Amino acid sequence: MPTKTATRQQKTAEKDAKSTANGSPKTASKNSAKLKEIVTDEVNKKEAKAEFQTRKKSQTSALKNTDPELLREMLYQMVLGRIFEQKCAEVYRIGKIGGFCHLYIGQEAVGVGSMMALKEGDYTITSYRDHVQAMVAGISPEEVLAELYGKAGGNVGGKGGSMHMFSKEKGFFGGHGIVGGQIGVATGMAYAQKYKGTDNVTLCFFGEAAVNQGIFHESLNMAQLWKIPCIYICENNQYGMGTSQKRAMSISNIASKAEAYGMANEFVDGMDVMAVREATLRAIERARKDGSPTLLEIRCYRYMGHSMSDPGKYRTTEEIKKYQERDPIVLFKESLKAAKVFGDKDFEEIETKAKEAVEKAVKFAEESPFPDESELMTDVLAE
Ligand SMILES: Cc1ncc(C[n+]2csc(CCOP(=O)(O)OP(=O)(O)O)c2C)c(N)n1
Ligand SMILES: [Mg+2]
Repeated sequence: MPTKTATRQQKTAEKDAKSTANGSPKTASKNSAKLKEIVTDEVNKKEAKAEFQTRKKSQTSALKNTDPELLREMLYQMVLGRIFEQKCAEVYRIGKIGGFCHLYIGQEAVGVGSMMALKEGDYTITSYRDHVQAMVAGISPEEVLAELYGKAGGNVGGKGGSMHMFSKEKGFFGGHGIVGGQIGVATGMAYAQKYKGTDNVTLCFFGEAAVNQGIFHESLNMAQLWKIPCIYICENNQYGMGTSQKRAMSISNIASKAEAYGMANEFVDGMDVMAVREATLRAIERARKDGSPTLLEIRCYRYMGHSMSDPGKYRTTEEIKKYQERDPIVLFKESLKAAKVFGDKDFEEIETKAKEAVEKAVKFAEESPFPDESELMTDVLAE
């Protein structure tokens, strides 16, 4: 049944949702004026700063009950993801990476906060925006970057590229290019976990645009009916390829869509890694107990374009800056400092370690050969 954790962020989201859902044309035009104001008005930056302080307070108290070594690893993974992808953007621009390349910059708290709540034997599956999740699952930065370079040392031998990281051994089942396609696969994976009598769970990530696909609704219905231990994580970064969610979805309160299937659901602030962790732990507990699935709507924001080829003309730099005021890595560091868990020296160490890992990955990708010609027809399925 629905969980009730009405944080301030959730209330804001509900207000947000109400402003676009169920709206008469009159309220809709009032809302679009308000939206314009939100995007352009300086006041909103102040609101973002105030929200940052509120989150900092709640995050600081949440830190006290968590193992510092785990917190260190969480921060490391977020910093590694950020630096790694900044490097991806850099090398993409000079032609080292070809094809699609979707970056996760700004969304790190979602993948790290949720995946680091998993245990051995749990599964993860995601969309094409998959580099950071792949690394959190344990695929090395070298393998991920070499895959982006299309090199033989890449995660899948240089044949998948950016969108298709995969490791059965690490419980990471891709990297999927079809919007929403992974939702059905995840439901099957979680069904298998239950069928085999394990208490393992599956985390399934997808964007908010995938929620408009039929597979989302079919999967949620079946998962709730059959008690399939799948945790559906909608990473609501508020945009599809170039369309605002507000222009494409009649009800923008995504968490509430689970109510149609009687499924537990929560709205979570995706800029707050501890809030993501705690909501995921609650969902995991339900799933391990009797297979009950959950829908988490994790509201976040991507700083970069949809992919590296996106000119980003559909939003303003003011809007991007507003979200950067609430940056998940800055917030986490400030909370860790306020809670006296770590200080500047620890942050420097973590950053140096991440930079070294990325440099090592670049060297590996550069030096790795392209796949041999004899590989041309292997691992290829054509029917
Ligand atoms: C079935 C299908 N339709 C359209 C596309 C083209 N497409 C690729 S990404 C994308 C937008 C998806 O946005 P969202 O689900 O919000 O994920 P995000 O990219 O924001 O992470 C679209 C329409 C596709 N890959 N698959
Ligand atoms: Mg999106």
